[in-house]
Amino acid sequence: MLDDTIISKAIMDRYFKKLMEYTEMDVAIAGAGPAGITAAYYLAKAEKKVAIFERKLSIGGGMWGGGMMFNEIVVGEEGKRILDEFGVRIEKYDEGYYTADSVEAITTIASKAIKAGARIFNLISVEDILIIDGKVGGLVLNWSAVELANLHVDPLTIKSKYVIEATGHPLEVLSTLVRKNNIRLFTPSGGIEGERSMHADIGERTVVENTKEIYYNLYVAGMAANAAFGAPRMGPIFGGMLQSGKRVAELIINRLEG
Ligand code: 48F
Repeated sequence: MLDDTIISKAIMDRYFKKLMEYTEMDVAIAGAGPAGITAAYYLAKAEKKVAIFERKLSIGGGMWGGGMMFNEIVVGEEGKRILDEFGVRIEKYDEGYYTADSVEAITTIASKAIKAGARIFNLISVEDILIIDGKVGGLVLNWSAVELANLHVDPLTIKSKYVIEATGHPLEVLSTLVRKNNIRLFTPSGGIEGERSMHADIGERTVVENTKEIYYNLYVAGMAANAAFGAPRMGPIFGGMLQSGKRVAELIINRLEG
């Protein structure tokens, strides 16, 4: 006969063991969208200790919805190469344009990231950032349910050598950092430059260039990179998100191994 309390104990035991293991790590990522998960995959593949904290119940951010709820995504040549590496099936639509099922894309990328050793903690929101000696040193976390219910409950903190801001359009981690601290970011104005209106071609290109360290030990990736550095959004073309995730992983791996 099944014992209900053994089921409960198994879940609590295993979950807290998992969470305890990730109170300190190489890289903590805020947001499990395509950029954050791709970054986690390449970091884990290089044997770095990496976890993603995701506010929502579901992971995948804006990828599930494709464009306007049509669950197909478009990628260019570079994005195709990365999807090939993940084993996502793609179809050529036109010269330089490829499509994939958005559900297959995000589930495959996430599965590869987890199997490579990355951890994803869903239902946890990043509500603040840890600063140690003037540098980013980790994330301040709370249950998303606490945030949603607006409960007065203090958060917990984890440490990481590097943080990736991958919360997409709203730039939640960076906005909090700027709001609470009198600092200058590594941007032309020293502040958040702000997202510009749609331009797929420029947006796809700049999102890779803008993937970099924006404050000591804090990197921006994905749509957050363009929003931080004043570049356009690009809509439902996702190659740039994958390239940005790969790029941020490479930059951090170099720092960790350099
Ligand atoms: O928005 P999202 O998919 O970001 P991304 O990886 O990809 C952008 C594209 O989806 C699309 C686009 C490009 O084609 O413009 O928008 O850059 O994923 C961001 C994830 O971060 C989570 C959010 O729920 C989503 O899953 N998130 C946002 N704020 C927080 C957070 C927070 N404070 N704590 C934890 N997770």
